[in-house]
Amino acid sequence: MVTMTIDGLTVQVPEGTTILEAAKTAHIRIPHLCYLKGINEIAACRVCCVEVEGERAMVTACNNPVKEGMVVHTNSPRARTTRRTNVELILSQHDCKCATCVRSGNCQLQAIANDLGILSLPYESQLPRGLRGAWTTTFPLYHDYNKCIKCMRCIQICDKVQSLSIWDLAGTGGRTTIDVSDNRVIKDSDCALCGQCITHCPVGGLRERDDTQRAFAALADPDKITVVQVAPAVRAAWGEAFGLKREEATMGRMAAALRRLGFQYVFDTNFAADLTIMEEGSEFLHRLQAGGLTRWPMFTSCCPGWVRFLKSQYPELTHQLSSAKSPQQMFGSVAKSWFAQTLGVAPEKIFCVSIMPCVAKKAESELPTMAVDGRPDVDLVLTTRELVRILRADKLDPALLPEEEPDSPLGVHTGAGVIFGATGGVMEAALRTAAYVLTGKNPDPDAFAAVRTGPGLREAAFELAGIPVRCAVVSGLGNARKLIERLKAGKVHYDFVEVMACPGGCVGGGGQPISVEDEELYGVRGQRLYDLDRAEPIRFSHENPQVQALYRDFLGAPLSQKAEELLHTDHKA
Ligand code: HC0
Ligand code: SF4
Repeated sequence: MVTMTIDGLTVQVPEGTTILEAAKTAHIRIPHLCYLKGINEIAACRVCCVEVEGERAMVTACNNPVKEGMVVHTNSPRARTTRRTNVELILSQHDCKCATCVRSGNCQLQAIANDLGILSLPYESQLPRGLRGAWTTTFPLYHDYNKCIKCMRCIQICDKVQSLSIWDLAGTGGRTTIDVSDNRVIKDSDCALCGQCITHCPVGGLRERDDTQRAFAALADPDKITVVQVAPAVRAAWGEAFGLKREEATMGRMAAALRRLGFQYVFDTNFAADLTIMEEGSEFLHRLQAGGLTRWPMFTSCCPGWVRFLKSQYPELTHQLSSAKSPQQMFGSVAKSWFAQTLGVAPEKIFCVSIMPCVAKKAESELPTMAVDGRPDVDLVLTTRELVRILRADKLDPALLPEEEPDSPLGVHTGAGVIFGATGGVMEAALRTAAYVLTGKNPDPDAFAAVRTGPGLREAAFELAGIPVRCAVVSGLGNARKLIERLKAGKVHYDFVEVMACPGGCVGGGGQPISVEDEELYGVRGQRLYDLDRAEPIRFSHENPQVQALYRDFLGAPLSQKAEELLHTDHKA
């Protein structure tokens, strides 16, 4: 242990602790912008400078370890002046138009500038000039050079956690900026669109393409029947942006809010998650019983970030993906066929909107393979953050809304559908139904809980009616790469692998609300989904009464010709 003093308080911390972390133990908060524990500890912003007695230069607190007897001042006149000057310098190279910034009210730079009472800038504003072309406005991810503060968090999260290295430093000196690596343009890069760079950006330097006005246009169109689906993980996080307590941020209030916005039918992606289990589970059992899975596993296909990653990094393995479309796409396909038929309207009349925790879902919905007869399954995808924005635009306060039921049939779901939003959930839901199909009776719904928790890469083996099933569950693309390299080297053997691009699964998705405190919230959000599952009266996808009705009245059986046409794809686009 090391004993030192911070602002007159004696602190004892383990050797190697940084000044910043040591200060936290004494409840002293040292402001910072670029620091992300374990990921970005490079003191790029220099906002965390403190004064250390005996040192001539100011010392950055985020990357300097404490020393025995060290005396630190975070609020000495010199520390205060240095902090203020460094924030002013950052602001001089930042487009400070907060009123038109997507992160206003949720921005770490704005918060620090406000806290420090910076009301005017002593330095001339110098925004970046002469950058390569304008950023494409059609790609689902948007980078704003004028907002970027060069903190390097995006570079590091993409390198260290997602193993993709999409971002890099470009330019030199005062013209240094962050850009797509290797002089590529973003649409030609290998960007998986996981959106982790967005959720780890402290300012408005990165955001999703804003599609909120397209949603309002559709809602105003009298020729369209608007249908909305809400992804599993959205319900675990949307309330954070409104400061709602967990028991207030219910799906009942979400349904009420969506109806106030004008959506005619409020449905649930969870219905389609149950449907996915029927299709993907049947495909898996078919492959397993046919003995086709000896070395290579079947990969889940519901995460478009993962599918994009596989296609760009390991194209030779694309055929290992399940042919099942994702729940988002299955939902749209069923909404424009069975549901349109039920209403007695042409499929073109239905305008299908998805609320997703995800940026990659925008791109997935635009793929030519995610369409039937040239008609896209899903017309518009909004992230959870965009949902929050349209609710705010209409001055809707969810806390004051009543609880309302979603509509039937596509709003009916089971607990197995809910857990799709957390890492391991797709696997667990599939195993529950596979066990039923193979043995003829339901297992304990928690029999496969082993796939829920643990590191980002975990494995479990089960026996279903005497058939051994080797499973792996991965979240985070860096972990996915490790798993694939082990598979390719023949070091591991699995039958079924679930991959989610975002750490923790969709609950940690790149379209979710952003914590200004840099908290990683996927753990608590995932727990919320497991709690919802436990509270559901039905916890098996095959018992969803409306999924049963869909097969009875329309599709016939899983993997029927009609199901293949509407719910499966070859992933060739
Ligand atoms: Fe997910 Fe999904 S669980 S990918 O993370 O499978 O986005 O929440 O909607 O489609 O259901 C995201 C979340 C979904 C899909 C589902 C799957
Ligand atoms: Fe999107 Fe979920 Fe995949 Fe992240 S894990 S890219 S949120 S589908």
